[in-house]
Amino acid sequence: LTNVANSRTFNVTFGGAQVKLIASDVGRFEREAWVESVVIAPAERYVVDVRFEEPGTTLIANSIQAINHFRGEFYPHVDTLSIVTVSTETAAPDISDSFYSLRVHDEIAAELEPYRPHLNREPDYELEATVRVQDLPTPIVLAMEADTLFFPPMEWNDAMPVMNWLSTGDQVTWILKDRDTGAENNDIDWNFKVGDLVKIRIFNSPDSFHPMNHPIHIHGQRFLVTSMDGTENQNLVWKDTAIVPVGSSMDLLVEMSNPGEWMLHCHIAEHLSAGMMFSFTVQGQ
Ligand SMILES: [Cu+2]
Repeated sequence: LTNVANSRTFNVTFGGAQVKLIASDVGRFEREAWVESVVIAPAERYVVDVRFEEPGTTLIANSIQAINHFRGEFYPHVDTLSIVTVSTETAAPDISDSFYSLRVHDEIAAELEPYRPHLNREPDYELEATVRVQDLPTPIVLAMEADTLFFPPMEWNDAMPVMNWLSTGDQVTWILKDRDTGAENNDIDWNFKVGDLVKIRIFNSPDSFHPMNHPIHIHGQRFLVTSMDGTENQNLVWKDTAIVPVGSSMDLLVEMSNPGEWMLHCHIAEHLSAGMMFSFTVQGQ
């Protein structure tokens, strides 16, 4: 599964079929797991095995709890992504035995061993995600504030087209702010060496004018999501994109393995083009 949408996070469901989560952006999970659905933000990738047991038609769908921002009410919403037709013929060869066993990858656990001492240490850098608006007409400010009376940690139903229609990049700046230096977006100046392991904490401030979730994407390097809101991640996987819900704090351990000048940015296209990015350098050995 690859999410190539410009702003929408999906909750992908496979009808009644059984779904096994195998891998994400840059490799396999330590352990395979049964899942009900796959939450996938723009630029994220997941690999799943799905077994369709019953002949007939099954929907692959985006199954979400949408929200009415004005009333603060959630309501179920389903968009069909594709239709799977399963014939009455039995699949050959029969691989159900291997499907129904969840593999534990000792080789992945072994590969992660050198990184484990770094998983729980304090961050080297802290970023805050926020937004600033300027020169917006008052009725639009009021409408956007009302829209934010009730905001979910994840923006399941996509308010972006409305937001974009109401504003331009001149009026809205999406910001990644270095909490240590106060530098924002392109003024952030980070320099690393090949082999550096860098712990980055990203806090998505719920106190901004219009908080939204942000899928943070790093070019050229891989990272582990080591914890979310202080809860350790018990099933690690190498990634290059991870979503920070509103109000959440996410810790990444980034392995600087690839020399050059690289971007760190939000992968919501509108946020990226409204400022939410910077570049960092990795010096070769
Ligand atoms: Cu964003």
